[in-house]
Amino acid sequence: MIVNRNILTLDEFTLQQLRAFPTATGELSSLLRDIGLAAKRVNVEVNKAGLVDILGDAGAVNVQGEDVKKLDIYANNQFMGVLKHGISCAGIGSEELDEVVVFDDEVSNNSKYVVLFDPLDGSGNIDVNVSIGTIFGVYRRVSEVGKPCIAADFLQAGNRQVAAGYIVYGSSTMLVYATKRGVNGFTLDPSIGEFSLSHPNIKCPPSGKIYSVNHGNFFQYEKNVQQYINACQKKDKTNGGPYTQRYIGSMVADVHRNLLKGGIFMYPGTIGKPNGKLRLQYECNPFAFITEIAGGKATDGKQRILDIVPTQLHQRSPLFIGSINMMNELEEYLKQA
Ligand code: P6P
Repeated sequence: MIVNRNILTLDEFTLQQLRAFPTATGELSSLLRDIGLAAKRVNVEVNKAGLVDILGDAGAVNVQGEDVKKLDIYANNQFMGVLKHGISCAGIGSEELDEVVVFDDEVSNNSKYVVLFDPLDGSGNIDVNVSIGTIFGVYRRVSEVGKPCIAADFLQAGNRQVAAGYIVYGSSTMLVYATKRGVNGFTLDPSIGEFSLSHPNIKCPPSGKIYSVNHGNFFQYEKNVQQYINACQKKDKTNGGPYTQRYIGSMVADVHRNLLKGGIFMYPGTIGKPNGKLRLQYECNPFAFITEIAGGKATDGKQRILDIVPTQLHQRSPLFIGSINMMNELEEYLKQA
């Protein structure tokens, strides 16, 4: 029997990475496998959410007669659960929870990582079948291993991430994660229930023709941002265009598309919300880490996202992220006083 060894599952891939680093403890590989397991469970619920809604008129009960939990909370509990019961995570910070969760048990206290995540970003899009996603960032804790993790473990600059990734629940379900060694994408193969390596060594094209921004806020952006957006609309064959505007209001889907095809995603500050809408710790930082490792760039309009030292768990930041040549052109506009 010929065994198809071309398909590398997430588990096999992380173990191979481990072989490349004999001194590694395997905790990070184990943590990434835990995240893959939670992602598979969330994927099942996301894919039948529409069904539950159709049947939902019988009250908040799903087809198995279980109480329908809000999917955000369900996803949060899945990721928190696998990380708490794994061997690699001392605690988590989540978009869904006001405070960090310190796992405070012997195994967790001896774990060297903490994880920040948005369990289900863009969940408002579920009932209209638009892709949504999970976003996560992994940090080595700064507190003493052997004791419970502390708040400072979750307020590190994004440049201290050891890994970051996302799951996009779309036409197919993909898990993409980055370490300093590179960015790799795994597509869930329903026939075997495994994430299989489908996009090895992802690189963000240095240029692209896609710009992603909510035009509805245009007159609330600062003038220099408006001028760059106008310039995007004036691109033609003579200056790297024409550009196309793609924005589906689901960050994971928008940034994933631009990462693969080239492009720029912007969520600028506005007059009403100068820090924008997106959260630094578990939306901006993971994508900034991934994009930089893939050769792109990410700033808040003034500084590198990964250099921002957080002061609050849920603080927001403007975000400009994508192909390096497009980001450099944007920065020429932002420099104009
Ligand atoms: P707006 C979804 O709610 C989200 O947090 C991101 O996924 C998405 O990019 C952004 O908000 C869309 O926000 O204000 O353009 O609708």
